Amino acid sequence: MDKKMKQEVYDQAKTWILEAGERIREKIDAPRSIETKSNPNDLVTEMDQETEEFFADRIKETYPKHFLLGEEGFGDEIEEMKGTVWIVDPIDGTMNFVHQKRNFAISIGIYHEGIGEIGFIYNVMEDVLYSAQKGQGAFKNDQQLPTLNQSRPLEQSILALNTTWMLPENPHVDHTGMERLVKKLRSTRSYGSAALEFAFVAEGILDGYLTMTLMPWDYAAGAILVQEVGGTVTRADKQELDLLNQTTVLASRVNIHDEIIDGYVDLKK
Ligand code: 2AM
Ligand code: CA
Ligand code: CA
Ligand code: CA
Repeated sequence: MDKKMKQEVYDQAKTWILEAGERIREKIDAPRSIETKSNPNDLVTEMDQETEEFFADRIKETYPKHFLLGEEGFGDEIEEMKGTVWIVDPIDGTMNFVHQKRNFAISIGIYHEGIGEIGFIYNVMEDVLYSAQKGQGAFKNDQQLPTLNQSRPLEQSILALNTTWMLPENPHVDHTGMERLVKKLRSTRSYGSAALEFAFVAEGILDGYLTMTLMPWDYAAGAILVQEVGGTVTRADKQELDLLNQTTVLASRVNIHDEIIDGYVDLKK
């Protein structure tokens, strides 16, 4: 993508994400029907669908050659990261949206030939927009985020971690390693929105985020943001993220990244 096109797409995506957020805020107290997907705690509302449709309509009309990969199925069937692909999570943190009416985000990552060029994470109720363009740093609203050049030992680090990974029966990671990790850390947090957890790592208010089951739309934007402030983002086995499948992820300050994986993460498969 040339520089001019990239800036145009960035400006367009920014306008749309702010508009989509405003629509959600306007209807935040409206009654809504809540359905479940893969399990009784996997929620979806008409607002998730309407918001993805909002992006699908606009992307298709304005950029007919671009592709859309979205959680709620209004996009394209993507089998490879060819061309320009918008990876959209219309509401990341649907459970928070339903139960708390806050702590959820719209996430958009725009990839060109497999390379993350543009990332947006919009904390809708706080009206805070995190953004990044490859090679140009990351921003919180209009303020550039400092690079994560401070190395902080694990003992003084706060890691975003879901308590699920502590359960012996979880199929993804050995729970005893997670127990040792939790004991070693200063503390853990769990916000319930993967996109916001990436944004907080980029902002430097979390030292890392470790999770076992993310989909591309959960991390497409977040990975760009964290990389733009000098953080490290890989799968929890140090391999590169592939953007097409469910995956484990560790996004963190550089100095604790390999230490967490080598010392505490024992994947079951
Ligand atoms: P979602 O709200 O867009 O579904 C919650 O811990 C985080 O995990 C959210 O970012 C949520 O995204 C994501 N997630 C991914 N797959 C999920 C699933 N099957 N059920 C619930 N949350 C899921
Ligand atoms: Ca969902
Ligand atoms: Ca999500
Ligand atoms: Ca979602």
